[in-house]
Amino acid sequence: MERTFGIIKPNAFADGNSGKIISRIYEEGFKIVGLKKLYLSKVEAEGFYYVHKDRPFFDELTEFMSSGPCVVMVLEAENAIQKWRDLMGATNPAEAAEGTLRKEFGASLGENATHGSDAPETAAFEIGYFFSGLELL
Ligand code: RTP
Ligand code: MG
Repeated sequence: MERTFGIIKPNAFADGNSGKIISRIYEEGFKIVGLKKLYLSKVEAEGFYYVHKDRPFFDELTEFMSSGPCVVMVLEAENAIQKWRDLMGATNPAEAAEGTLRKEFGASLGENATHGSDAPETAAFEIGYFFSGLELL
């Protein structure tokens, strides 16, 4: 079993799509090991997306991620990291396949509804950024 980290981003939360996204997560066979609603500050969003700090979209991304509440989650399944990325679909909702979360709930490249870890090392960092061990028992 593998764990990954996911976010229901502020646009999806504000649109009232958190419930539908969580239903899909269960339907696809994930176990939800951790889940909470947060309203990130700009500084907290910057710390989370530190790897992107030199990218041109860093400020836009962290402004958006701190623009409203989101839901952070730890998901468990076999091959959870790839499985969650497959369920999310392509980064740009316009290029995401039919049936993926970003296709259904994404508004734009920035406001693309969900986040998912891209490797075991990033999953470990991202889970630890938001959850303590006790919260994941
Ligand atoms: P994520 O980290 O959110 O799961 O998405 P990802 O791996 O598919 O994409 P990544 O390259 O890690 O980019 C992180 C987030 O930054 C936003 N983005 N904006 N304006 C732009 O050119 C641009 N490019 C990326 C997206 O919201 C992306 O999810
Ligand atoms: Mg990424």
